[in-house]
Amino acid sequence: MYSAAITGSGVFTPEHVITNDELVAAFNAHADLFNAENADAIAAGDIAEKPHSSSDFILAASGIERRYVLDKTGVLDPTRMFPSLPDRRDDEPSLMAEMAADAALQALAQAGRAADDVDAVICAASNHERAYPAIAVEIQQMLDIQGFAFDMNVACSSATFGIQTAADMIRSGSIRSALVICPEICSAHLEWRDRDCHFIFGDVATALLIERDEDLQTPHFKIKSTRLATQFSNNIRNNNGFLRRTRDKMEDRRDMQFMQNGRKVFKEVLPLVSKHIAGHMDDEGVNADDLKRLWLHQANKSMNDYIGKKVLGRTPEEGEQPNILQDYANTSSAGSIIAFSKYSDDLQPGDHGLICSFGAGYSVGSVILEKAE
Ligand code: CO8
Repeated sequence: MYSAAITGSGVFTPEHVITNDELVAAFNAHADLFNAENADAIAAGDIAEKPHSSSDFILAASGIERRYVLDKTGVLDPTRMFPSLPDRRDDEPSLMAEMAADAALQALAQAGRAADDVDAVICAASNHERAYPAIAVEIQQMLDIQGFAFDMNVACSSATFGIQTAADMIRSGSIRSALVICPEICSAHLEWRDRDCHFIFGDVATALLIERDEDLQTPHFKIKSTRLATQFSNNIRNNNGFLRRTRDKMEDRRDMQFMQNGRKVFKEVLPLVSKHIAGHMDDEGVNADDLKRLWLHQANKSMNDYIGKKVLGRTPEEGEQPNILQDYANTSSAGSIIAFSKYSDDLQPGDHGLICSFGAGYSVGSVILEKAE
């Protein structure tokens, strides 16, 4: 058995930013249009009036201040309310592959590696832009990587499930290295016309290079241990899929976009995640005092405050549990990896940190890391 280590990371950030105020102005204009168009039905009590959203609510409920998206003009058009992403020909790079390749090249550069040094590509994401061929195989071809590639989807936990999958292949000796890439196109699957969730998501791509630890002579993060768990729940769900055309009444159906029961998710996922991390640390003999950093899934600030306090047994100090959700919003599987990529350089050899993701499924994944030279 070999060991695996993270040697490089990269983040692709789209150019367009939407602040809460911009988002709320567009939503409220859309709500006014909707209410005017449906005035008679609303007056008759057949449909409910669409209430206004508020920046204050968004910040207080989630901690989110802004989000990056691939296209803001479509999202902010009150008569449209979803991104405009022009169709691409089959011989052009797909959107996800393009974002992924950018992040992957950053990860390779940070590790001082080239395409030749990579044996496998895993594209681990919540939303895949097409059924097949796998986006991962397209990324592999774009970067001129040999070996094999495949897609996987465990919603918000895709990154940690991808890390364990890559680490297991490295541990067993079937590969020496893999890129685990999370291109998240959440803006395309978010229902921007629903005030309960319109503020939640943003777009981004992250990449990690994972290599055989025994091959390394440069600073890296040794993957000490990984642990995954799932428990079925309908509280975060999207019914879009390959049976779509077989369903009736397909025109603009709400359940073909992201849906969630946010309160239930909040209440059910917190104990699940806290217990999962505590069990993982216990079994590996890692104490709270050993952890220098928590890189948590970036869905909600209160959730992270709660988990950080549970894991460390005290309120985390400034910098111990960095959040990026105020700038990026929830970027599904990419969130904890953005936090890792931006807030890991200062760790010293021997320092431990923990990546944890959680979300739809339900799914939860934790990765214990140790900085090494
Ligand atoms: N403006 C003003 N008021 C609002 C708004 C708004 N935008 N939205 C809701 N309200 C109102 C509600 O109507 C409610 O009013 P009332 O009390 O009169 O009924 C009141 O504010 C409180 O609403 P909530 O109880 O819903 O508010 P919460 O405090 O619970 O906050 C959150 C809502 C932020 C959604 C919170 O519940 C939360 O963060 N939950 C956890 C979410 C989470 O972690 N989800 C994980 C999903 S991510 C994942 O797994 C990946 C999925 C795949 C990606 C898909 C990409 C699109």
